[in-house]
Amino acid sequence: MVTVFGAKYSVYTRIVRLALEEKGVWYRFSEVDIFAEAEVPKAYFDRHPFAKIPAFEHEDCRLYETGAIARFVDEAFDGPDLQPSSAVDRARMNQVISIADSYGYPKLVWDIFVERKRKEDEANEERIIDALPFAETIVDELSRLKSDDQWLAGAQPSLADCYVAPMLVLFRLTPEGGAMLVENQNLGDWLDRFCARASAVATQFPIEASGLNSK
Ligand SMILES: N[C@@H](CCC(=O)N[C@@H](CS)C(=O)NCC(=O)O)C(=O)O
Repeated sequence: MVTVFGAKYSVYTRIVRLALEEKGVWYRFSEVDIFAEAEVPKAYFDRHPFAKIPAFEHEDCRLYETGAIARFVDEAFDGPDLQPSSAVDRARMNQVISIADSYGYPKLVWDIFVERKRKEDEANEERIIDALPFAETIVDELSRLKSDDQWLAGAQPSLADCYVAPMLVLFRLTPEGGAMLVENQNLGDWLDRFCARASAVATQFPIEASGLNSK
């Protein structure tokens, strides 16, 4: 029995859920709202001492940190491989994951998407403007690395796709992100293709249905 602890709105929770869905592994989803006004339940600190989501449990294997969980899911269960076997493609996958972790999540999600999600007069425009050149570099670079390949790291979907898609889905909801993904058409088309997969449909963010400025 696999249990994922996290939230439906969470980028990192979705990465783990995408990996499980792509592998065809059934899992129980235990909701933890890390941003709720009430304090994070004390018991959750036993699962994740840094109080982030997701956390993961399979039999006596308890994990936190998405990279460790996603690789465990790929290696512990049957189903299509989510890490390429060739050294070059695997290095590309790890490079893309590192770009997503180090630059994509803070800049595209926090500095731009989260700010644009606030009520119009509450968005920190300065923070958005400062992040935009960096965001452009991230999107240009992902587009260049993907090139004409079907997926981000080789001929099959991999953990690189599972990482980048949730971040770009949120970024594309903003006017700035929408424009950048039109400009980088190969990446916009890839995102459409990934979002049509059963794994992506099963794990959609609530905001994809409700729209950016719904509260
Ligand atoms: N390094 C962690 C990052 C996880 C993370 O940042 N999760 C976000 C939600 S998507 C979170 O829990 N944020 C709560 C906070 O920053 O207080 C991982 O790879 O799992």
